[in-house]
Amino acid sequence: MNRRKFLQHALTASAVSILPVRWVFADNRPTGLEPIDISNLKWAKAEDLPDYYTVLNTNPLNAHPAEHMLDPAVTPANVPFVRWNGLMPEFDKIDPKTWTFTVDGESVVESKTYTIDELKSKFKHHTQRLVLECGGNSRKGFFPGAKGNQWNNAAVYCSEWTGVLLSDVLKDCGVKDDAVYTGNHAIDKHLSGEGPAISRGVPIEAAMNDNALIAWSMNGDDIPFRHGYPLRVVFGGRPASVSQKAATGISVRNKVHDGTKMAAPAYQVPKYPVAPGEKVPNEDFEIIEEMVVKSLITFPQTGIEMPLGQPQEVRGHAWAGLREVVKVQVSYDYGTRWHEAELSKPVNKGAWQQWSINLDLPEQGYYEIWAKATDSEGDSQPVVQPQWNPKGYLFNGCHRIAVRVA
Ligand SMILES: Nc1nc2c(c(=O)[nH]1)N[C@H]1C(S)=C(S)[C@@H](COP(=O)(O)O)O[C@H]1N2
Ligand SMILES: [Mo]
Repeated sequence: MNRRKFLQHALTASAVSILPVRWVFADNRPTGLEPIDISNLKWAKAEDLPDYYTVLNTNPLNAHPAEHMLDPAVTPANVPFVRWNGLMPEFDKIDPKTWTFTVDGESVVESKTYTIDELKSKFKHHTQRLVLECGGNSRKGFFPGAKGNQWNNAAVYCSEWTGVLLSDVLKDCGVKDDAVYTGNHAIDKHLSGEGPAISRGVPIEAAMNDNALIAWSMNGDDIPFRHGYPLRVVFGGRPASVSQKAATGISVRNKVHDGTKMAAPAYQVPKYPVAPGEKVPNEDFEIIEEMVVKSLITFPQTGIEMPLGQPQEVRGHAWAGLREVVKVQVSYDYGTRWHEAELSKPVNKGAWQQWSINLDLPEQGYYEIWAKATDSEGDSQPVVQPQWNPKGYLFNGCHRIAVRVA
């Protein structure tokens, strides 16, 4: 039965259960940790729950899907979170035939402008799965809360991008020895209508060595407008804010780029540990260059009710910025015991990895399932919250879902 038919079928039979639930492992909850907000959940079969986008903001547009929609290893094009910092481009005025990408800057040997067709014909094509994660993904998890879009854990995705290596294009123009950073440029304007909405960059080593693409295709098709049509720079392992959509070029800079949203505190964290809620002067911030180890539970979706005595597959993805994930563990008793999941290798550097485990939940009642990834350097995810910071970046506390065994 396909999903739509199933939904129609399932909706005729209401399966809403009665609260309050029994807290099977309540005594093991870390002090101060609130239970998951279950007010929006329908205690029903997974298939009864609607698919949706939550719109956080319409001007600029920011919206996220539910976490379970990220279940496929390659995120389908209609699923990813959508993030714009300013006015969205006038999509109907974009013509891929005349669109150009310019490499310039103090530290380029020869400035050049390419059409998309020229990029396609001149350089080798590469297809890679790359994780794009907003620096503010999971911001909602911080206590005290940090201002900004209250992202759930789904401001991340891993689609398949096809394009040319940024390094091949930069080599074609020549990069001077004094190059230190890139400045990435896009077409969209600041909300005021004046100046760029965002122009971020990466250390020059990242542009030359990383999985950095100038891409014209996502999952084998044109990039959807909202994700960067007709051309996007995509940097694996870095905060997604550097992956400029509707990209018009890159400047090779002889200093750290000073474009819009490069200055503190945007996309920056304090240089030293601060107390939750503490005020931090702008000069004490530093740029977030890499994303950190994290995992997501994408199946089952939170709120599911499952039968007693039947092992339940639990699965998801894990990623670790520029590192590899070496272990994923799952707990259903608030971290008292951890069970190691099976974990795949990344298909290429910068792709997220898939993990899965069969859980046999011991008795009827309410459970939280937590997932925790560990990376190749031995770093793993905090179970409560990571280092608090004023702008709420880099939250990588364990993802938790709520299930009931009936
Ligand atoms: N042109 C342009 N590119 C952009 C942005 C933007 O506002 N304009 N936002 C950045 C940020 S902060 C994020 S998190 C990602 C979001 O990518 P997505 O909309 O494909 O999910 O795009 C990045 N690239
Ligand atoms: Mo972002």
